[in-house]
Amino acid sequence: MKWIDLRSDTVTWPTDEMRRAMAEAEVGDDVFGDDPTVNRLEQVAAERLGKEAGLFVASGTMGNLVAMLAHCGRGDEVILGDQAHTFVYEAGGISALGGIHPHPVPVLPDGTLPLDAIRAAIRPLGNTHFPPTRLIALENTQGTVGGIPLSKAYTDSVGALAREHGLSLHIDGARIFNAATALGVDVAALVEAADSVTFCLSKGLCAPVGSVLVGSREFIERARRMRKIVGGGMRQAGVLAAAGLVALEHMTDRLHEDHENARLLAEGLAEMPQIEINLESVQTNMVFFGLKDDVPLSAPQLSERLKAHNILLLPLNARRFRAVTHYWIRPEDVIWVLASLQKELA
Ligand code: TLP
Repeated sequence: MKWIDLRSDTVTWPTDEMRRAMAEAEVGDDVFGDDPTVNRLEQVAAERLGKEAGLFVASGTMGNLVAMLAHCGRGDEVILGDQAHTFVYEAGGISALGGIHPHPVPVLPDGTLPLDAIRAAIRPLGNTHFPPTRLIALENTQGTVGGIPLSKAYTDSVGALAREHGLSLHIDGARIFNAATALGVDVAALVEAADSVTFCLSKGLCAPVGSVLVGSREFIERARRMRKIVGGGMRQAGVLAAAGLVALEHMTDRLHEDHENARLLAEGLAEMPQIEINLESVQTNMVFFGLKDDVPLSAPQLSERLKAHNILLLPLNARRFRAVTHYWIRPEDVIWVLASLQKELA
């Protein structure tokens, strides 16, 4: 049975080409540095993002964790968005495992952290009361705020602020290729100001597992040790990296299709009197929308009813949803979703 699964782009299955590449992958022991497919993926990823080196990790969460462990020591502080994935959805790993102190600043509706708020959050030097600020972290696209892409100009201005204060800049670029596609900029230029970037192979790019952390050679060597500490040293990981290479080579240029489908969905929703949606915020593959007050169904109830139409839709709370388009969602699926919603809300 085919499900139209809009819960996330993490649900994407590997393509046939990926499955073939996985079956045929040349492998070695990656902890010895011997896996040629992992080595190639790390090199291709680093080149693509304009950095010196890459590190294949099991997940986006692991990429952000080992990046922060490599940037910060115990008691050091990272400034990040109060709705950043690392702050909200990574189980407090940076604090639990690294003793890293998060200093959240508000995320604005356009996905940015106000520069003034970042500046105000940087601790003055030489005062023993404060945890030393080491790192600023951005998220692009900003997943919890519409999936909005952050521009190169904004990223550069945060990078300049970081350098002015001797800090590093990390980007959680789980969906950085969606951001680059939406903005029409080269991905390396977009992350030029960052010292490190994590991006996910297993979201819109369809690989079954994995993310890559990129940065300077020296930084990646420290991160490699941190990956070992958290148990992320994998052995014949080339079977996974092979799918990642297909993802990087063949799946980034088609992301505009997911954005077009998100737009199609959003515009259809905007025509329904029962739905509340801000069309301006729909810029990549995410559509956030809500039920108007007079709709008698709750979001979880509606989500339950949609299962009878073979649709999986994630309620965010009692009234709101997030729908995410991806490779396995076609325009005709979007039309089906809109028709099903119309029926259930009539
Ligand atoms: N996000 C998932 C959920 O955890 C919310 C999703 O469905 O969107 N950074 C960002 C911006 C993310 O959105 C995610 C996953 C991650 C990091 C973590 O990636 P994984 O799931 O590979 O650990």
